[in-house]
This record gives sequence, structure tokens and C-alpha cells, in this order.
Amino acid sequence: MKHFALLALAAGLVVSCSGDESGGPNPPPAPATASVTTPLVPPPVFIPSSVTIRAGGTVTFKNADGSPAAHNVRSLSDAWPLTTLQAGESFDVTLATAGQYPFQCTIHPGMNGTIVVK
Ligand SMILES: [Cu+2]
Repeated sequence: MKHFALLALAAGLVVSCSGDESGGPNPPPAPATASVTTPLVPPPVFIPSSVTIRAGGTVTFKNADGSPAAHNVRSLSDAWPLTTLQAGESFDVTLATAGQYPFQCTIHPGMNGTIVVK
């Protein structure tokens, strides 16, 4: 009887896995990568202001090509060092631990965002 219960559990797992692939009840995993950029013209904002990635994923910050303004990206939780982006520059942040990682540009008050790692 115990053996049967284990088999039933295994069968249930298989069914639930195939359900994922066909858009079943479980949400799809968060993407491994996301991008945050800045506009060519003011107001200075991060686009989008919130991105979601899976643990171990990477977010690329990019100062839009052609924008005359420099920006920086400061992690409010010190998850990465303050990084300045001149026009056209970009940098990657890889985050291994689930959580919320708010960030801001210290050059432009109100230029804020959040990375959600799931
Ligand atoms: Cu800025």
C-alpha cells in the first residue's frame, strides 16, 4: 500500500510537470534575464522601473544610445557597487539570492526601480 502511494505521487508529479508545459495552473518561471534602460529624452527614469528574474539571473542596465545624460545605478542594499553609465554604456548585475533589490540613480532624484529575484 505504501509502495502504491509513492507511485501515485510520482504519477502526480509527471502530470503536474506536463501541465506546466501546456500553460497549466503553475505560473511559468521568472526569466533568466531582463533589461533596464533609460530614455533618450527627459524625464530621467528607469524603463521599466521594476523587473523580475529568477535566482541566478542577470539584469542589464543600459544608458540609451544617444542620450546626453550620465546615469548611475546604486543598490540600496549594497548588492553591487555604485556604477556610473555614460551615454551608450551598460553593465550587468547577476543576483543569486531571491529577494527585492531596490535601486536608484543618485544623479536624478526620483529615478528609482526594483529588481525582484524569484
Ligand atoms: Cu539618472
